Amino acid sequence: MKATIIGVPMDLGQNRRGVDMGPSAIRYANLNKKLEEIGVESEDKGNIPVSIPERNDMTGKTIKYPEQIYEACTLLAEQVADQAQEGSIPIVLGGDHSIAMGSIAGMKKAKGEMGVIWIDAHSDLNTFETSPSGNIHGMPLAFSMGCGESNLKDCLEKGQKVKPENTVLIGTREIDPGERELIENTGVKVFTMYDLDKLGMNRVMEEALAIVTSGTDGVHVSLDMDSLDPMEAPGVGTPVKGGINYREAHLAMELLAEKKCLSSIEVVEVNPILDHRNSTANLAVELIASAFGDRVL
Ligand code: 5AB
Ligand code: MN
Ligand code: MN
Ligand code: MN
Repeated sequence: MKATIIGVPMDLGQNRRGVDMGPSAIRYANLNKKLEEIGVESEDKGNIPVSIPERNDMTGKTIKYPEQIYEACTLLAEQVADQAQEGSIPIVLGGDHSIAMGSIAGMKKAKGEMGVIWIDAHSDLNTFETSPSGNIHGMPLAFSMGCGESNLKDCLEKGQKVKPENTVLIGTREIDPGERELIENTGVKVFTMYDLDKLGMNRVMEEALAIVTSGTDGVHVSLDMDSLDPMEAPGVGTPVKGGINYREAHLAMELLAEKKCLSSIEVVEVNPILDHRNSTANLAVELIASAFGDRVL
């Protein structure tokens, strides 16, 4: 198996600084070495450049930094597409979740119809119209599904990058009113924490994998580290209690590896400044390894 590491030190999609250091924190947690240990041939392509605009105190619902985020996502999409076309599995290291628009656009270009598993405390289905914060990290799934009127989707070239029927959300526990409406209108499948408690991760992943692999040419996994319980992953900007526990997260990745359908993965929202001893980045590395087939036996 071949993989390419691509860092995106993006922190313009949210309010708290520090998530731009996510790629460094994950590299520092020995991602490369771990992949080598489990027999994955990996190459680190370094970071996508992200502009550092003068930060003024934008408050309220002002949409923050759409041009800069568009620029970085466009570069990321090209890099991801190139790597996937060469038969490598892109591992994208965030940065805030706004970068998912670039990853998914790149995979769509390289592979065709994509299935997406979105593991996150939040649904990230706001648009410019519905966002309560103006933070673009709360919008990337909506834009990738081609929703939203005044938009970034035009920016990232026209068109929908993933169909709602090929998309599954897992671990959701905080949804804004506009997002709720979009879930109802698109019919996208959401496994909330309630569903996880009731069904268990094994059953949820079985159903999720069936959805994202049917009629698609590849599967992208978007792992927001705030999907995990804050006790496991304290180094995130928008923690929400009642999350996925350590073993559930590993099991999800192990089941993914078993199915051998992973085309690309991104791990986002790691903020080492808010972390304890880089534990969130360490966990991110473990989970990536599990997704690539790391097992006890
Ligand atoms: B994350 C919120 N829904 O839109 C918004 O961490 C939070 O990428 C978004 O999942 C959280 O601002 C975005 C309130
Ligand atoms: Mn997210
Ligand atoms: Mn989140
Ligand atoms: Mn977050």
